Amino acid sequence: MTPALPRTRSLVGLFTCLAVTPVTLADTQALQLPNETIKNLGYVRIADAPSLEPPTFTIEAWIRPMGPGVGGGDVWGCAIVNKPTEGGSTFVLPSYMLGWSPTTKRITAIGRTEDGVNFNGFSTTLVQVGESVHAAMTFDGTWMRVYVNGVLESTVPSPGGAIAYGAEDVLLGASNFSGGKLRRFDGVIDEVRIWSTVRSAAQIEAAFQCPLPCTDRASLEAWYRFEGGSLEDFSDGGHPGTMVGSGSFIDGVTQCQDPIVSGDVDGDLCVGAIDLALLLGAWGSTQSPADFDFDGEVGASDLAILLGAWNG
Ligand SMILES: [Ca+2]
Ligand SMILES: [Ca+2]
Ligand SMILES: [Ca+2]
Repeated sequence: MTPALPRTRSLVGLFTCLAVTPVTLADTQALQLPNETIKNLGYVRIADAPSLEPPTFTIEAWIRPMGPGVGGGDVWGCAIVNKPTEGGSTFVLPSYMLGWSPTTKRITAIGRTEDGVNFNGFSTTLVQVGESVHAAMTFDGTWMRVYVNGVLESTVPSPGGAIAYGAEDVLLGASNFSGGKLRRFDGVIDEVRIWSTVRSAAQIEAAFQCPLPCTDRASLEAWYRFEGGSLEDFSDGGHPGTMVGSGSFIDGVTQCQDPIVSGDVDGDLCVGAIDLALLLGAWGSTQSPADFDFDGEVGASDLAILLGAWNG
């Protein structure tokens, strides 16, 4: 059905009054933390929040180790995504940590219960310096699982009890524990996702290479893509990161082929109000991504496509 044009024109006037900033989810950049020596200690700090303390969770990221890092030479290794106990003087491991050990070359997963007991999972895949992989850990309240490139590699039981959480911030690339256990990761991190649910093996495998479909973001508490040098949280969780020390942004390490979603103008894979505003702002344009039917002009037929694909 083609919407009536007079009403459309009034919407054009309404939406062109709005300042709309297009958002792109093209994967071109990643976070690089050159933690080569004790003198360069870059990491990202994300303020503590209840939504970052889920009883069950999935944590995932793309990584490319570039060196041994600083203070992570044991089997637990350097931190990728970590809710640590910072600064302490006794040996306490994080509430959760997804990491990589420069000693064993394995992806590592750590949990800690309220009884103070740690439990760990390790990948069977060995990840060498310079190699890009997707790493994920899940915890369902009983079992911790470790995935590499979407494949389940380790399933370990917890000792029982809930995950112990405190007021610590979430850190990317660091642990900051005293006694030299800084666990600073030297390498590249991209597509960090923190979920408050357990993603199935099929879900992890289906989504690790590409931007998340609009309809697959429920329970996504934090999402860092690092595009444009941004530490913005692309989920609805509202947890922006802050760079501490030295870090930079380089070409991405994921292997995404951005899918084309008809009706999606701004490239976030969702079809909603921003896309409508952009389409109406481009009304009559002969060169616009809102020309979904490729007839050379943005018009009523494109609007009908957008409204038909609307998913918020
Ligand atoms: Ca990226
Ligand atoms: Ca969109
Ligand atoms: Ca058109």
